[in-house]
Amino acid sequence: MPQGDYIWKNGELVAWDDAKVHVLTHALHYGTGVFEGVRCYDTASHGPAVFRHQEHVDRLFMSSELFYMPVPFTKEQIRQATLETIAANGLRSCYVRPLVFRGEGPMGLSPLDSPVDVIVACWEWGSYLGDEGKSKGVRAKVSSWRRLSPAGLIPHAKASGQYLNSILAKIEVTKAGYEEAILLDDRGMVCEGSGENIFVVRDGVVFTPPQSASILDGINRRSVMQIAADLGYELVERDLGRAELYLADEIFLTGTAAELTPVREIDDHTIGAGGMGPITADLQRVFEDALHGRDERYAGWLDPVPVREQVG
Ligand code: PPE
Repeated sequence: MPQGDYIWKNGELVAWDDAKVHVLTHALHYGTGVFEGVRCYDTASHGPAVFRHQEHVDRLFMSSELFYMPVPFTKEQIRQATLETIAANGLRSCYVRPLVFRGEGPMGLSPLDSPVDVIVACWEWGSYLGDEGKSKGVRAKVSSWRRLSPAGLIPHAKASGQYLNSILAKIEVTKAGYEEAILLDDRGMVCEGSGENIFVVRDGVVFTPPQSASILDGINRRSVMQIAADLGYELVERDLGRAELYLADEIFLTGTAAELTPVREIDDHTIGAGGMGPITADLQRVFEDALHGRDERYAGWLDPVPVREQVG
């Protein structure tokens, strides 16, 4: 992956290569971390700007709280850390990864005496599911692994250890030759992709699984729901059966890394005409405009990065 110059660690910028941890870091053994995936775009209207920054900071703190991990910084300090890290690396468009984790302390399952460390890193990251995937759609497969259940873990939290679930699903389907995994929830209802929320379009109506289907409450999911409403589409949050995927006219995924990516095939069933459907295209166009600061209606979703203008 492309390397930057600096990473923010516990309150200061350190050289990329110096941002290291000890092998007895608690999170390395037990997955006791929470994180965010955030993107910054070089916008037409505001220069480099972080998309829905406050929502990401809020979710980071919510995830930390759910795992009894007090963040030793304020929300505003974490927001500033991200802006500072992007500016220090001279990036105008990048992916940002804030991580809050239990550091070097006593081993064992009681983490409360381990320190809480925080880093913010950023790097250039292109299309998560490929440029072609974003324009033509990806081939997906329903994984045999179910999405983690609220009976044993916390789907609402974006926690490091919980990603072993997504990783098993992703490995399974990529080994089988597909690009993305769709997970069902513990009841067998449609849940989400390995790192994206899912939307299904049928007869002109846009459907997406509800909060109670063990989804991560995606920030791009909310943004696309808002855009769909603004464009006048009927939007329904309800449980979806597996066959509703096969019967859909259009399917797409949303996430910070994946942005809005159509799905052209699931379990070897062609979805609609097998490319990007018209409603998906409409939503993707407006969503991309929002990300890149080309739509005034969504200017409030952008948090500009203070950058020094280049001289000469
Ligand atoms: N579900 C899961 C399981 C998930 O990981 C993500 C984001 C989403 C839904 C969409 O959430 P949001 O980004 O707020 O719209 N996945 C992040 C991690 C990707 C990775 O490979 O790491 C991301 O997109 O940044």
